Amino acid sequence: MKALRLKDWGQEPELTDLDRPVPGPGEVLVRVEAAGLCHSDLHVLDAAPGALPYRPPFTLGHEIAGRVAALGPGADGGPRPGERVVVYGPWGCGSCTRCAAGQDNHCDRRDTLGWHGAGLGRDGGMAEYILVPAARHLVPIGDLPADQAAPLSDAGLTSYHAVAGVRQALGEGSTAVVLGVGGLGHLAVQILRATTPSRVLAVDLRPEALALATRSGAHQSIPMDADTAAALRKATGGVGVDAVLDFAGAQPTLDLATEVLRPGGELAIVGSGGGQLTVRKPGFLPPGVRLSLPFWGTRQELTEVIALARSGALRVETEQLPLPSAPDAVDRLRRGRIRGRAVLVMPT
Ligand code: FEH
Ligand code: ZN
Ligand code: ZN
Repeated sequence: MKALRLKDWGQEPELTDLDRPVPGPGEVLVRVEAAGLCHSDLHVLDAAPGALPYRPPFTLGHEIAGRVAALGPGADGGPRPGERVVVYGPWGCGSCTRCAAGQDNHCDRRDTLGWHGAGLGRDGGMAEYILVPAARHLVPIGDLPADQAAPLSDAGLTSYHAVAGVRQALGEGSTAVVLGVGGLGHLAVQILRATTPSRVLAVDLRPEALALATRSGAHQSIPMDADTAAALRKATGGVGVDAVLDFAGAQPTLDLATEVLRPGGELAIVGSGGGQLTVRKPGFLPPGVRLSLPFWGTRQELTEVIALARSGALRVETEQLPLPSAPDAVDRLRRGRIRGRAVLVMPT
């Protein structure tokens, strides 16, 4: 089978021929239909030796949808062969209290495993097949198209989990701001509109991203410039923003969040843009502000995201690309030239 592999640190990913895996006890073989490309894939590709606890070579791809091809011994009880599924990408130890509760994203042993999941130290789904360690990592998707389902397992799930973490601030009359309208941000706008009464404002540098925000249901799409803070404050009648979801996590966006948050507001820092925030009392953050650093999501939340999408409430803006064009897609993602989410489609 074809697989896009990281052979060693600092090398470009290589399309490689591998033997099709055979599922062992408890494992499930999935025929991949689509695999999303994420900024975290860039972090993996750009990592210096020793920066991540992973040991190359491994196949990339942690946003995967496909069809169950075969079950290993004892892997029954989950989706049957032929059933279409999405893969819950955070793979923990499987035995701690967090993993037992379907919260592999918070596995207590994550620092001892040498991986974080599919395509993150373990063989992932930018390949024709993926071996999933347990049926519990699979969520049925029915007839949801693969290019829609795959991004929901990471971009969708991460955005949904971030919204869940700030939900207490999003009652009637509240205002939520999405900073950065890319693969995750445009889904966060839709999730906010579908699951909260809040007024949703979106901010980005790029005109095409602001247009995507509007198409996704933002009440206002505001360019990131010297007037953004004033515009956001004006949109709230001067009281400030109840929740900021920062999908960039860069210094300008964190500074903007500090300027516009309402007392008692929520700040979710989702993006890994390297920005820093000084938390001090007294300090620049308004009183009562709560911070969260959401990471991926739970398996239960993934089932809720898939149900939202199947109800028609979520639509992923995707660019579908054949697997062999992955190096070009990686380059375009680096340059911010992907609209929505790039999804690699496997050869049939
Ligand atoms: C995965 C592994 C490590 C860091 C970040 C991520 C995210 O892409 C998961 O949503
Ligand atoms: Zn990711
Ligand atoms: Zn665990």
